[in-house]
Amino acid sequence: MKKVYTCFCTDVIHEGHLNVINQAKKYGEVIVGVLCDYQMIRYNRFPTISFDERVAMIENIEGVSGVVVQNEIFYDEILDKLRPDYVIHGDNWQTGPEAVIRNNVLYNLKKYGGELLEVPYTWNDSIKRVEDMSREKLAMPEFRRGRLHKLIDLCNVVKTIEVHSGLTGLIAEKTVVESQGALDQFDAMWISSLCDSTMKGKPDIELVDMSSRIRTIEEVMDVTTKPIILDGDTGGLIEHFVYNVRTLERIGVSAIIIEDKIGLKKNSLFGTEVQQTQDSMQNFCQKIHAGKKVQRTQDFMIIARIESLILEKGIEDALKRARAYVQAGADGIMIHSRKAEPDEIFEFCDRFRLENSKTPLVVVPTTFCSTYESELIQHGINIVIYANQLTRSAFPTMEHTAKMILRNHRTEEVEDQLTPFKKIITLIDNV
Ligand code: SPV
Ligand code: MG
Repeated sequence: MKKVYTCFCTDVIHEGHLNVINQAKKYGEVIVGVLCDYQMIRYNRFPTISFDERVAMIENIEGVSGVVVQNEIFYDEILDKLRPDYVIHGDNWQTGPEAVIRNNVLYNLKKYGGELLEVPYTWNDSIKRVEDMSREKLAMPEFRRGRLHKLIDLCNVVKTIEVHSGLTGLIAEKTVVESQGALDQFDAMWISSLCDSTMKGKPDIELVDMSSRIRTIEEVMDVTTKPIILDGDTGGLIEHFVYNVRTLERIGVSAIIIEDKIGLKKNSLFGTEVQQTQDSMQNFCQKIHAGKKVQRTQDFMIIARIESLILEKGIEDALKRARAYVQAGADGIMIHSRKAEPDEIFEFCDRFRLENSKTPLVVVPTTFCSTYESELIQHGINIVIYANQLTRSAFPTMEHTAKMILRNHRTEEVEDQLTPFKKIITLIDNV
């Protein structure tokens, strides 16, 4: 009997999948690959059920003869092992980022004379409803909140991008690219104090209050499912911080990062050019401890951000504080620097990792922008935050457009640089 192989990267089965199985049955015995958790994430399909549950779900489909794990998004390994006569897939992968996977399958089938079968992609209201329900589950506070912990466990590095609105949230949520022969996407979103303030035309000095910050978070949450890390500035007074922890945890934020500064906070990228005061280790530890004491779930994370390198107090001071903050209950350490090279960040991380292999490390490589994610991983860093790039990329374009209209007294001269609204709204979901 001939062998037909297909791979499912889903945690719900709908009539589209059943159609693939029914078509496959006509050609031989059907083997289904279940994509592993890590690859589901890279594919922008964060699993809502465990790998074992996905295997059981697929084993129960009538007509499936065997289930195997597929560990890679590309088919080299699995096809080499199984050598099926056919691979079957919906024809929706002929365009878009998934086309690289299709090419990879064709390349591997050719090696031994296998054949690709493509069935017309099934899409209707009932399938949309099933897919929407799965997505809505991901957006629920209890699910979204715990997702950051899972990502830290499953990913080499959690890629986090700054968002400040529903639209930028949708960009973080939906952008998937083919890169170096693989698919990639962002794992989490950063609500930056700098960008949230700047978008409101205000300075980054804790002037935009928590109610307003929460409104930004809600806007983003309304249209996305990915976990949110909030830039919580200094965390404010301990007496206020504890209330904010409760609110943020309840609405589904995964983590707040608070920095060890007091007084009128200024943005760290100004470094010692402006007056900035570091908090005492004792007071900051009390703040962390107070926050940890009031949270209700195991999911919510309070990450301590150390400003010693920004304020030129040295690595010893940063390490001493890191130890104390972890002791006080911090779920992670963010180490910040405004140097153009990552050397001091790497030295800190290497030394921290010698004494602590577990506590997640977070970095914001705004100034050391030539550093690759692979280098961060080598130094034990778990979360990378691209903290302001969407705001910085939008600004020059908007300013240029404004100037062009003023200069030309009409818009024709910039039209070819403007995205048609029809394209922008493809990001927006219809409920
Ligand atoms: C922010 O994005 O607001 C930050 C990171 O706090 S930084 O601007 O680099 O200080
Ligand atoms: Mg900030």
